[in-house]
Amino acid sequence: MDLDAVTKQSVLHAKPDGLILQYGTAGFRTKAEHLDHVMFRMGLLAVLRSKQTKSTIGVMVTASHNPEEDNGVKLVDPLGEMLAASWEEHATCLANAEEQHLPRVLVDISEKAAVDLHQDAFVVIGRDTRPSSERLSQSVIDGVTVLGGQFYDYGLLTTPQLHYMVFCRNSNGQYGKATVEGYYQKLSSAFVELTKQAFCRGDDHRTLKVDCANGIGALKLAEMKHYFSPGLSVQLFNDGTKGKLNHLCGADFVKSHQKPPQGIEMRANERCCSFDGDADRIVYYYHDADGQFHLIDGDKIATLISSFLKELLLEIGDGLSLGVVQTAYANGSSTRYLEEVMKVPVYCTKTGVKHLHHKAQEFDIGVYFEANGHGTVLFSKAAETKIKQLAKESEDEKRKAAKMLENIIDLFNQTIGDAISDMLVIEAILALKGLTVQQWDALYTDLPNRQLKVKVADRQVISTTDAERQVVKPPGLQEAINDLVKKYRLSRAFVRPSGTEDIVRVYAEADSQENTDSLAYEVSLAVFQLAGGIGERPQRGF
Ligand code: NG1
Ligand code: ZN
Repeated sequence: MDLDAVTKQSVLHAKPDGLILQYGTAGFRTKAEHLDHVMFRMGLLAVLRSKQTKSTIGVMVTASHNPEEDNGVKLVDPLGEMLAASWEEHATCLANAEEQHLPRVLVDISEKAAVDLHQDAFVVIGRDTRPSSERLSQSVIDGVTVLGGQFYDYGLLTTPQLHYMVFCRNSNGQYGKATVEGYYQKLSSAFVELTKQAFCRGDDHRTLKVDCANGIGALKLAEMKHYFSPGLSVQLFNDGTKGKLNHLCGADFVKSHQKPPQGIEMRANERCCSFDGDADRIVYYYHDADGQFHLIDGDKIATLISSFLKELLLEIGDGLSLGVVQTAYANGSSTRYLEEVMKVPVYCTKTGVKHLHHKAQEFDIGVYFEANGHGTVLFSKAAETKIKQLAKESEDEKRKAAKMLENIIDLFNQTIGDAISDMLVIEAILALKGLTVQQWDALYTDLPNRQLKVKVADRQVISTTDAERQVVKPPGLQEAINDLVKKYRLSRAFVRPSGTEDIVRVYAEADSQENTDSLAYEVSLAVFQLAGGIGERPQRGF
């Protein structure tokens, strides 16, 4: 390591005094103007991680569904997964080191993690469409270069595409070709193959309206559209030509406000979906004939997908295990439906896809989705081998089911939730099953729910257990929540500090929207009073 060169370069990417940032559930995320030093340092860290793992590492510059003025960065590990937990700590140390301590912290990390400094390093970089992203990704490149790492800059990519590239490169192309064309071809050929039978029936499931949140998803879908089979035509809205990124549109807006995005023309019973700003989340929705809005969130997506997978698994009859992983934000009705009607085992983990991802890896086939629409399906190596074998060998019906599963494996991004790949799987299932969006929606009825935010002086005063469903600290808060929950029917509520914003999140559900809103308000007030609320007191009424 040429530490003198690092020191010299680092001055050009100086850390603002007193700024402390944490590598949270989605890497670093804050106002773009505070991130230049973090980007440079993540370039440095990516080189060390690459040397240590002797693999290609990814760096993605994005703040996902956050406002356009924000930005963020996360590292992608060799198999396309999120950065390992011990390296999140290194990332936080490095990002917060004062200028004069930077060389020492780099040496510390190299020693602690037993990095072989003679090893070559290779880093791939991607970015979203934010105005600040190009400059910030240049700072990442500066960091990579000063430590002697090689790099390839993919430029504009969705987050899942960068994860895909990393995995392709580290699997010697076995997972796919590490180019955008490779990604398009892999997904679209699986989609065309899977839907062959459905689309030759000529049904009416063909048009899908997509709100692209004025983000990267629009550019990539526009490139990819002509690869789809003639059976599916997608119409893009909020494609970034006019509106602002994530502003009054996108998956996060639709999910949290429970209303349609601006900038999309919806006709009654038409199937629509929204991506978020970096295209790793998707939610569906429609207006019924009475003009009522219906949201189909990550929970209902997981339900549709797992019921289809379960049918195929019964067909091949090979005892492969199927499990669904959710977080505490999953609607109570979805959990009940999965467990009691579908008889599928359901597990709850902490918020943040890395937790869901790890749990899902315990099954032959692990379906994981956050309620906000971030998720995918993972197939174990053993399951994949078995399915491929059956697709070649066994008798007719079995073989048909195995072939479908084979295409589904290719269609799902195995590294992380991917709005494009999830969309194609959903469209394929709806077409194959001949389901309308209303029939899908009618699988179960969501309990009314509400999410609120409370500002507190220090959100770390709250700590939780039981996959964030119970508060352990501050004392008295869980008891207060329990008492409030008891007042309502079918009710549930929990609070947790956000990993991406400086707030505490409150979630409530109950038998009616009115009761849900009361419960959410009362729990917010308890947080405000018992956990050091600041600013305006929570107000009743939304
Ligand atoms: P936080 O801010 O920790 O709640 C949010 C989402 C997560 C995840 C991350 C990363 C909710 C309630 N939380 O985390 O699910 O998507 O952002 O983007 O939706
Ligand atoms: Zn995202």
